[in-house]
Amino acid sequence: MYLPAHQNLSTGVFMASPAKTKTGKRARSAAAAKSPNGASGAGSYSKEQMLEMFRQMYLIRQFEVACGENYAKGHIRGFLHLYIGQEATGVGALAPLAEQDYVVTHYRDHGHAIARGLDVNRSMAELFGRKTGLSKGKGGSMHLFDAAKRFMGGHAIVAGQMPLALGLAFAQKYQGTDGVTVCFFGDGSTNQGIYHETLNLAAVWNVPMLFFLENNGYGMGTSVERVRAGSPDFYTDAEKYGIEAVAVDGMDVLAVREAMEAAVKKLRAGGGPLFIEAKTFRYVGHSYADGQKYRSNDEIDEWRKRDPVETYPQMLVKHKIATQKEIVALRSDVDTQVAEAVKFAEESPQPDAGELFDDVYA
Ligand SMILES: Cc1ncc(C[n+]2csc(CCOP(=O)(O)OP(=O)(O)O)c2C)c(N)n1
Ligand SMILES: [Mg+2]
Repeated sequence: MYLPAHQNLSTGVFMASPAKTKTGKRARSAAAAKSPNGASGAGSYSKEQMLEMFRQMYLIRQFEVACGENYAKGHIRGFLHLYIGQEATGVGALAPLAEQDYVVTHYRDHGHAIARGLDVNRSMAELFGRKTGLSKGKGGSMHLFDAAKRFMGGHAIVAGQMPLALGLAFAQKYQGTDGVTVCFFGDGSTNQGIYHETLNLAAVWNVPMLFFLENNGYGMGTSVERVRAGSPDFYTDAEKYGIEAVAVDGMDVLAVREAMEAAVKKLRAGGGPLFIEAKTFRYVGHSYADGQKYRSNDEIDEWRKRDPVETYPQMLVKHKIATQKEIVALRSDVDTQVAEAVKFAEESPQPDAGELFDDVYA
């Protein structure tokens, strides 16, 4: 069964052509991310696909909650940056990708890894620093990696992943494949010189690279408004380099997916690079240690009203795409999966001391 996806079902969409739309400060409020031009998409998804998007978003949420709990217990150490609130962005962005495509991301990477289909048990074990982890416990939270899935990290240096993604996209073009490279980065990356250098070279080389900006309004404790001159929109940056760009409501998985489907189609046909800015929000601190003194509870509550993990299943039930019973059963399966992942990590062995320098290059 195929269902009309976007026009009626979306919890809100915002796609704009950079030259025509001036969003100004509205873009940073939850309400502004939701609208202004109304729905645009024409995609249609099966019931299975619609439920799968919920399953992934809920899995990411519960995985992250479990990470927080295990960090508090001291089972996970080092830095921990949770993706709570941004689930619709990662799931919608990665849904249209195929096996041959590369994904490169920053340190807030658990959601991307799960949406790309990395093994959940081995991801959790990696966070626990165990031998069974994706990188034998040597990468940790910020460096999830799986070459077999073409998931090339997990990078801790802000914007450091961008030239790496450019190289992968260049290789795809050079080898004549129709693969694309998706590079996720945060709003904080945009004040790094390498961001501009990468945009420029990607345009000069016309590589199949998708710049995917997750604008959650903050780089650590600093709001976009405090460090951004001019418009709070970033997608207009890309236009300066002749790169086509759109903004999309990052709390709306269908809106993100549709923008991404269109972009991937263009990239495969040789029309790269492209740029998508998703307006999103993290409900938790920058890292686990962040008390969020720099913003008000009202602001968080406003975005909470649009929580995709709550609003999306409500929409599925309202439009009779799924029953409440199906949603409850799906949640229960995911809860079990996450509990099993934690158990797998807890019961996995620590790496041997003799392995300390294996696979480590300097
Ligand atoms: C080159 C560099 N400078 C500073 C830092 C410290 N740092 C880590 S995360 C971060 C904020 C980045 O914010 P953003 O790109 O918006 O991503 P978000 O955390 O919001 O997902 C900073 C400044 C770093 N890791 N690398
Ligand atoms: Mg940010």
